[in-house]
Amino acid sequence: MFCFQCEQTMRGTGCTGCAGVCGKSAAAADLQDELTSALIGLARVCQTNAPTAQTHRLVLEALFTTITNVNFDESTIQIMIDRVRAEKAALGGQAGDYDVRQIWKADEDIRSLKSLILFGLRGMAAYAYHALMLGRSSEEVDAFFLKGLAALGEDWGMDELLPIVMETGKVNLTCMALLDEANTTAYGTPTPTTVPLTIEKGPFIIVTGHDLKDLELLLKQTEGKGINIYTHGEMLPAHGYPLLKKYGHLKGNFGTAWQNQQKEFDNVPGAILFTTNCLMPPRSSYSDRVFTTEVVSYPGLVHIGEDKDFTPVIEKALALGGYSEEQHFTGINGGTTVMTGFGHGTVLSVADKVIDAVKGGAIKHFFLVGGCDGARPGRNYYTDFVKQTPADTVILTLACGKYRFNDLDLGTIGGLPRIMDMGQCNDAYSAIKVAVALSEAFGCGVNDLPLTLVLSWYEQKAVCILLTLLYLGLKNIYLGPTLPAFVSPNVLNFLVENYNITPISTPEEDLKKILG
Ligand code: FSO
Ligand code: SF4
Repeated sequence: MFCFQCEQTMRGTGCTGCAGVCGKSAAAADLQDELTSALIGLARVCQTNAPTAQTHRLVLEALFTTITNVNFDESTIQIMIDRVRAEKAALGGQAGDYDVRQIWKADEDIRSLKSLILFGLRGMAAYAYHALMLGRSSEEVDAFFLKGLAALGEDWGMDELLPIVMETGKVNLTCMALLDEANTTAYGTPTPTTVPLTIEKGPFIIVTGHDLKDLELLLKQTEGKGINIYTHGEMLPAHGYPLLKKYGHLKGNFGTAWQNQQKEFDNVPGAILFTTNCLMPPRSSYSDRVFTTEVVSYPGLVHIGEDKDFTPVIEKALALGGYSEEQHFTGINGGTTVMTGFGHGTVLSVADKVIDAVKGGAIKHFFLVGGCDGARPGRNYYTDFVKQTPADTVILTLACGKYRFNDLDLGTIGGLPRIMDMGQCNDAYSAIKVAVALSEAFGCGVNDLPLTLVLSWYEQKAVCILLTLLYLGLKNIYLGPTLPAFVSPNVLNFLVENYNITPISTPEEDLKKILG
C-alpha cells in the first residue's frame, strides 16, 4: 500500500506496509487505489459519452468512500469498484482503467499537483454528496468532478495542472455555497445556541459525522420513544438549526473531537451512529453498539442502508438503557457547555455592531482559528493560541478543531461572545461571506482586514477548503500542525511566494508577528 493523503501519515511521508496509521488495511488501501483508477477511467469515457445523474451520484459516492476514516471495509470498496466499472460499460466506454499508482511514482511536483487535485476532489465530493442528500446539485460542480478526474490521467506538466488545482478551489466555493443553501433551506438559519455537555439518565443515541439529513431522520424515528439524542464531533452545529433544535429530545453534545472517540466511547451505555468520517477502528468494549450509514463502512459493524430504517440503533439504545444517573461531562478545558450557531446569517445580522466595534477600537483583530483536530501533541498550539489572544480580539471557529477551546469562557465584546462557532468544516463558506462583507464595509481587500486565518488540517476536506481560500487570493494563512506530505518543495515555494502560507511556530511568536 501507499497512502499519504492525511496529516497523520506515517513518519510524515506516507503509510506503507500492512496498515495505515488510521487503521486502514493494505488490502483496503490497494482497493481504494483501484477504485480511484476506475473512476479516472470513467471520467475519461465521459469526455465523449454523456454522463447521467446516476453517473454523477456514483462519482460522489466513490470519491467520498476514499476519504480518511470513512471506509475500512474491503468488501464494500469492491462493490463500489464493480459499480463504477458497470457504469462505464453502461455509458458505452471502451477505455480501461488508469492506474493511479502512476501518480504516486511520478516526478514529485507532478505528484504533488495531482494529489492536490485528487484529494481536493475527494473532500469536495463529501460536500456535494451532503447537498445531494438534501436535493441540491449543480451542473458546474458535477462537470468539474469529471474534468478534474480526467486531468489526473493526462500526461501533463505543471503549467497545465496548476490551473486545475486553482479551479478545484473555485468550484469548491460553489459547492460549499450549494451546501450552505441546502442546509439553511432545509433547517433554517442557525442561531446562537448554548449546548449542554450533560447526559441525562435513560436510553440515548450519539450521532456523529456531518450528515444533517441523517440526524433529522433519526430524530423523527425516535420521537416519543423515550430516547435522547446527543451530537458528537462535527454534528454539534446541528443544535443551531431551528428545524433541528425544535426536537425536544435533541439534548446536548457528547464528547469532544474524533481522535478521542476510543477513550470516550469506552463502555458507553448508548448506541452510536456514524454518518460520515471520522470513524476510528472501534474497540471491543463498544463495537457492538456502533452503527454506520451512507458511505461509512467497517467490517462487522451493522450498516443502516438506503431505507434509513434506524430500528437496530433504536433497539440497541433501549437495550443498553443509558446511564442510571445524570452524567456531568466537561470539555477539554473543564467547561460544562459549548456554544454554536454563529453562521454568516447571524454574524452579518449584527454587522453594524461589529463594524462600529472595529471603528471604535473595541475589536482590534479577528482570528479564524479552525479546521480539523487530530492526535498529534503539536495541536495544543491551537488551545494555547486562543488562550493567549488579547481581550480586544474575536475568535471565529469551525470544524472539529474547535473542541480544543470551545468550552473556554473568554467573555464578550459588545454583547458578542469572543469565541463564535460558525459550524462544520464546510461552513468555512460562512467565514468567507463574513470576510467579504467586512472588506466591502471597510472598502478594502480581504487581505487588508484585521483578520488572520490560523488553520489546522487533517483530511481531504481541509485540502479543498485551503484551495478555495487560495483561489480567493487570501494570503498570510498560518497552517499546521505539519505541512502535507504531498506538497513538494517546489509547490511549497510557489504557495509561500504567492500566498505567504506560513507554517505555525509557537503561539507567542505567531501572535507577536500577527499583532505587530
Ligand atoms: Fe473533523 Fe473528521 Fe469536518 Fe474532517 S471530524 S476531521 S476536515 O472529517 O471534516 O472537521
Ligand atoms: Fe495513512 Fe492517512 Fe492514508 Fe490512513 S488515510 S493510510 S493514516 S495517509
